[in-house]
Amino acid sequence: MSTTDYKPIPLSQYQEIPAAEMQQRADDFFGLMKKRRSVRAFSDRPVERGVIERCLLTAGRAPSGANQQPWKFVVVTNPELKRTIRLAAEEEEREFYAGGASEEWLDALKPLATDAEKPFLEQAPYLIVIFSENYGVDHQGNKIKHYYVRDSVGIATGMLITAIHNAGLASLTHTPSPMRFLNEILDRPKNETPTMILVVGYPEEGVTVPDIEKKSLEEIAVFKT
Ligand code: IYR
Repeated sequence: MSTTDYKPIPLSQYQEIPAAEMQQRADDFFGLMKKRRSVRAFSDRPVERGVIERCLLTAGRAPSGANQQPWKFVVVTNPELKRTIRLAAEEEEREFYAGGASEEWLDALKPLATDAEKPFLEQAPYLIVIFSENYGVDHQGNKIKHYYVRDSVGIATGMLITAIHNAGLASLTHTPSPMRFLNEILDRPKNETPTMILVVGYPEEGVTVPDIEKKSLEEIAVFKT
């Protein structure tokens, strides 16, 4: 990307929503997003690659520090690669659950009843491994500083999760800890750090989810009027 100034162009894509429709649209979108749940068991039913591609392009519309777009989505469908990832993740997770994690952390996870077994890493048709580009590299191999990397990748990840839900698919944000093994398995350069595996597909038939609650508006927002 060049360092010359961007040319200002008209905001031709902005479409004002009439005030009367605005509330309805906000309500409808909340109604859609209220239905999103992480699931931990997936069907092996295939999903059209075009749907995933479109959701990735949606994630790529996220704002980012200095528009550096410091994300890379590695889309894994290959069964052997999925198996390799599962085995490596389970090895890390066994250590995590056997005491690698603090008592406090394990206590916080207890209500979710998670364990080191991660069959979903093989069951689901798609693993989208999300990497942060902690710095860029120019044509001469010089490092380019990136800004607000975590924030930017977090926003893009949220948009991806939203797009996937909107398309009618389930997802799980999975964070094996530590997860550097993903660089090696997926042959990614060292300026890229894995942040998450987003597991994507149809939920397994009859899957259950924990009966959790989300905070109320009063708990999450403060209005200063
Ligand atoms: N990575 C582990 C532990 C885990 C951590 C958090 I924070 C969660 O919200 C859920 C699980 C695992 O995937 O089991």
